[in-house]
Amino acid sequence: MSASVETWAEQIRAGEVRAVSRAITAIEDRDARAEDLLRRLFPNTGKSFVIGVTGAPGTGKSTLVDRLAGGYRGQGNHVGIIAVDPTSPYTGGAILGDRIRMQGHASDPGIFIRSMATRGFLGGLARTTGDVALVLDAAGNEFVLIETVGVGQDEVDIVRLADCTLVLLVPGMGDDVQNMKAGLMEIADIFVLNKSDRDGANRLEAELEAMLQLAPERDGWKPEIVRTVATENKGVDELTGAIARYRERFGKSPEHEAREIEHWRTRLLALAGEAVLRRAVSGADGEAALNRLAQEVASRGKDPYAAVRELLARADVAEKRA
Ligand SMILES: Nc1nc2c(ncn2[C@@H]2O[C@H](COP(=O)(O)OP(=O)(O)OP(=O)(O)O)[C@@H](O)[C@H]2O)c(=O)[nH]1
Ligand SMILES: [Mg+2]
Repeated sequence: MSASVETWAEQIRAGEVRAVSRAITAIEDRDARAEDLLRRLFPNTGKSFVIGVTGAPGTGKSTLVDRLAGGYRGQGNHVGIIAVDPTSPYTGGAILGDRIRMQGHASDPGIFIRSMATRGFLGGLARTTGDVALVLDAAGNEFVLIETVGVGQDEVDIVRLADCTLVLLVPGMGDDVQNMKAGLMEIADIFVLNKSDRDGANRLEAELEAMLQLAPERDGWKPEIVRTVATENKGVDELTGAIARYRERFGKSPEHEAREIEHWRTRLLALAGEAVLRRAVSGADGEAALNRLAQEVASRGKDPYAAVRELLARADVAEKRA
């Protein structure tokens, strides 16, 4: 079996679309082979530049990602795109919508596009997305673009994976700078004023400028503001220019290294928590033990801390068996 996983890894390193696609499915399905695969691929990662694209629903993220991908592709790069759909109930439409809008690249093997549904992932979405990004990285994509709707903590966590984060704002739509989520403001490395063909672009830029004057600079970087009209491919060159400047400034800097380490701290904690949980409650007997303990705690037959100790003891036993 491990020989076949190595073959699979080889195919991914060679950028074979089917192998990449199967790997992503394995990650999403929590297939037991995914861990083995990721361990084999990890030494081949760390090469791609990951760009997070976030903003309120409908701000033009997919359209912009599509144009950015086209731009990078035009320079001869390979591009991987992960579109993390907003949580239900309207995911169906979003998946379809993304596929349709990005169809321009459907026949280009140099651009890999994957929509990921958020179904059923409780807090694990950032991990899954992170693992998918590793696969796209190992597959030789110079750029990985991650689209997410910037609404919740989950999305903010996803964006933290990125080397550079674009926050999209549009004139009107009620998301004035004052109303913008503080979290979104803090994660922006570059602000993109999309739909700047609409009224109010000047006002939005002025408001944003005013706010940035007050905000403390992060590591001496004041987020650039770039205006785009994604539908008309306007401002996209300026945007790739701003991204390149950001990369030039932070690519190999100590700040970037610190960010990477912080990122892996968070991720290792999450992975460790998940591994312990899996060991504690995996399998039918694990489920049964969890149910029994929950009943005992509910009926005050046991206190929750004693129950947790029992669960952790189960994890310990599973670890020794592994
Ligand atoms: N006028 C104008 N419309 C745009 C622009 N960019 C995108 N749109 C339109 O805005 C709508 C939403 O665009 P999407 O790219 O799907 O936006 P999104 O942020 O990916 O949307 P969700 O993924 O659903 O959150 C589409 O009808 C686009 O054609 C722009 O620069 N100007
Ligand atoms: Mg979209």
